[in-house]
Amino acid sequence: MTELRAVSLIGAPTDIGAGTRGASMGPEAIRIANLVGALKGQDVDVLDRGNLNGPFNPGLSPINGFRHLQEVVEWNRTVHEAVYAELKEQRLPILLGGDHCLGIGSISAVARHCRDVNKKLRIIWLDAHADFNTSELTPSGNIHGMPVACLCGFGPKELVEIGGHVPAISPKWIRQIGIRSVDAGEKKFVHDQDLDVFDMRFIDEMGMRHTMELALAGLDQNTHLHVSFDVDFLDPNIAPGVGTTIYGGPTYREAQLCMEMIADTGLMASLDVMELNPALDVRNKTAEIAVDLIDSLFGKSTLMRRQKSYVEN
Ligand SMILES: [Mn+2]
Repeated sequence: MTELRAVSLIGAPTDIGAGTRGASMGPEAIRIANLVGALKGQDVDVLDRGNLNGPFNPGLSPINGFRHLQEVVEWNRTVHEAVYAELKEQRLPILLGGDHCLGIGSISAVARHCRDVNKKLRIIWLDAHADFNTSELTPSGNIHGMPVACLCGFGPKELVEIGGHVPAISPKWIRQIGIRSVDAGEKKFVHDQDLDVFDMRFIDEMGMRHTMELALAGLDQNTHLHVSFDVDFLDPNIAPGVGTTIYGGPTYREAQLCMEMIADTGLMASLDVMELNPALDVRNKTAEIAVDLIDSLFGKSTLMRRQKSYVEN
């Protein structure tokens, strides 16, 4: 691929859907870790669109099983429009979160774009959690635990309908990687909806390489590949700067291989980088690791290599 890739950064500085505050500072920490410089080093045409605006976090308790529902809806509508506008201009949006509730706005925009241009959609969801809760199942009411369910049509009307098509996506389009913390009721729901989950037990037994071969199987040149990267995917030893750390995540090398294998497909067309929490980080090291991994998602590798293709032509 020789064409210059066009990328737009969109900051969404909010922690409106999270239980722990601080992800609202995520976009600035990623900028300080020099994401723009890293991408420019790979001949990417990168524009930083700055930050979106939305309601501040009032710090209220959940009402009817949802915390800050109205604010979450507003933020997601704004994110949806911003991501959709970049895709329409044939630019690859990188959403800098912000907490993972914003995946609703972002991925519903990607799905809308795929309907417009008649592309298939595959979503790689890198996360410690399945994010497949509903207000009946969630113990906390925090909407950052619900985006996958909302996108699949299970959630409050205002969120499920963002993007104008219900459901926004099919569970069949998702591959979840790195999962190691699922609430009791959520477990059954994940199973009922037949989500394709590669949990840590699977990665332990089969290795990251085989996991990614399966997760990326069946792509073709007409597939739009979206990556939703929750930084809590990573083991907290390397990435302490998140609000919901869970031990036993991918190591640095495993995470690199995961990103490099996604890059090898040449199909990634949108990316969310979510849940980075600088208030819990140590000297911005989690932001630096995130930038390093994003660099790999865009094809940085140790040596020149012939592209191994997982894509059917
Ligand atoms: Mn998440």
